[in-house]
Amino acid sequence: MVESKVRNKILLVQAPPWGSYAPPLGIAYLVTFLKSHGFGSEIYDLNMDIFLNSPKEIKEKWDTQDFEFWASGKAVDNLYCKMECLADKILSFDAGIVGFSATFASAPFLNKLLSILRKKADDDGLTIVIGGGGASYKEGRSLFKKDLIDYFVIGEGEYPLLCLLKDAQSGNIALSDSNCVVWKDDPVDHAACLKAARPDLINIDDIPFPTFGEFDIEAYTQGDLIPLISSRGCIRRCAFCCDSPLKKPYRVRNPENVAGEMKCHAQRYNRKRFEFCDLLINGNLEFLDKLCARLIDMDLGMAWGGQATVRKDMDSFLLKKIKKAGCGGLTFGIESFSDKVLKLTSKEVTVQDAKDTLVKVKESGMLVEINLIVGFPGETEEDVDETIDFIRQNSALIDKVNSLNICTIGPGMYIYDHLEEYNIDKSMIHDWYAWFTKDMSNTIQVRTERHKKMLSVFSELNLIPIWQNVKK
Ligand code: B12
Ligand code: SF4
Repeated sequence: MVESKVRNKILLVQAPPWGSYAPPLGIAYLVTFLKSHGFGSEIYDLNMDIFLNSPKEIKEKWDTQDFEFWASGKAVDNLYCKMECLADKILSFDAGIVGFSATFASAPFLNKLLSILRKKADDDGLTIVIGGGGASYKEGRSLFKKDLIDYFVIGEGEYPLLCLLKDAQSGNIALSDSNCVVWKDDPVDHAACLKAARPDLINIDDIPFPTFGEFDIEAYTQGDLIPLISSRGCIRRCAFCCDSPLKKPYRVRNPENVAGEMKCHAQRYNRKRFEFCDLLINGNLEFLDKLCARLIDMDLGMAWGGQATVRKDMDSFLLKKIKKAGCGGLTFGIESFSDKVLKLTSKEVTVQDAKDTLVKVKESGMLVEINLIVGFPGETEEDVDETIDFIRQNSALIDKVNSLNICTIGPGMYIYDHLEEYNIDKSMIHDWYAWFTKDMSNTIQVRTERHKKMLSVFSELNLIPIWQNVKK
């Protein structure tokens, strides 16, 4: 049973499926932030607990390609016998609030776990909160059993959770703080939604970087890696993207603060390999220039990489500095090598811009990785051939294809809110993967064929994509 004395203590839980190679940044940020405000907070990386205790054939389900195992509910059948123990473990922390970090793929697993947790906790006032990607949009929230959940936190979780904990401390979860917006998707819902009222006013340098002190950092599979993030949001608004609209406006940290974080982790954990989890690391070139200058000065032999966008103003001088500062490679969301498709996606760049960038990155000595999307509405067979021709002619510029994804359409994306512009009717979207255009020129079959065609070219060139969202 949960005692009232710990009502303002929160347990932050990472729900599966999530990466097993490094600690999850979302709850790592939240725990450090809440502790800095004097609130008792603990971490339970449930995702890792299950991963580490699973046999080899189940461990394979943590491959990012296998998220359907979780999203379809198959994981529940496989892990059902463990659910009771997992619920007991969660309750053993004696926290009055339990916050789960979840994606849409976690919903079936969490629905089962929460029903057991609620039953075991009885009517003791346990507050259950869901945050992370799964809570972002109404359609995603509807996958969760809302009668088992008290709050969904939308977007960045630091300040909404702080409001919740302050109210819990005063013994009254009424969300009186005007820094938070509260609503219900449907008036009959038990679960309320919470969001920071003015994320634009939050100075991200006021949010302390994670210490990872609450994690068993040695348990993760890439023992030499630390994840970090230097910005929130993105400077672009690509029509297929649901990430950029959620974390508005784009904000970047002080470069000194980021370099300090890297130094701190290098000293504490003796790790010098970093993965930037930013949506893009080159949203503010002045920041990037200063960060690199600082890393070069510190001369600690850091190695790092991240995702970037094509920018005409990212010159060879800066790229050489980025390389000198330890960046081994950059992953560019190119999406297509057809100017027509780039325009349709609102990428704000041309094929020539992309090529110029790839040439400069290669010349600087860094590895080039690219992400591509096939089947964007409006794309034709000729556009696919243009992309293929470009890749054949310029394969020397590409070291790796990080992802070759089939275009999906879902909440939060510009396309989803402007379907008519793309010749699609709402009734033609069965799910994020299965949609078609009014003239049937773009259907799931068409996209799958185009994907196959591109994949065979990549196989020939020995550039097999690491990640493809093809439904098995
Ligand atoms: C890096 C990343 C990963 C890495 C994680 C590395 C690591 N060690 O953490 C890896 C590659 C493992 C990963 C995997 C997956 N990912 Co991912 N990932 C991301 C990415 C690019 C950044 C996440 C991040 O670290 N951000 C930095 C931290 C600080 O921010 P945050 O995680 O968003 O956390 C903040 C808020 O969300 C919130 N919050 C988070 N948790 C909680 C919990 C509570 C209680 C509260 C109140 C708030 C809260 O507060 C946090 C601090 O502000 C996001 C894209 C994005 N826009 O965020 C996608 C994203 C989160 N991933 C997503 C998905 C679906 C997955 C996968 C399930 C499948 C897939 N498509 O790859 C897999 C998991 C399967 C598997 N076995 O790994 C989706 C979620 C979509 C959704 N609607 O649910 C996103 C949004 C990308 C997308 N648009 O498709 N991912
Ligand atoms: S550059 Fe990437 S993160 Fe930014 S809007 Fe485009 S797809 Fe989204």
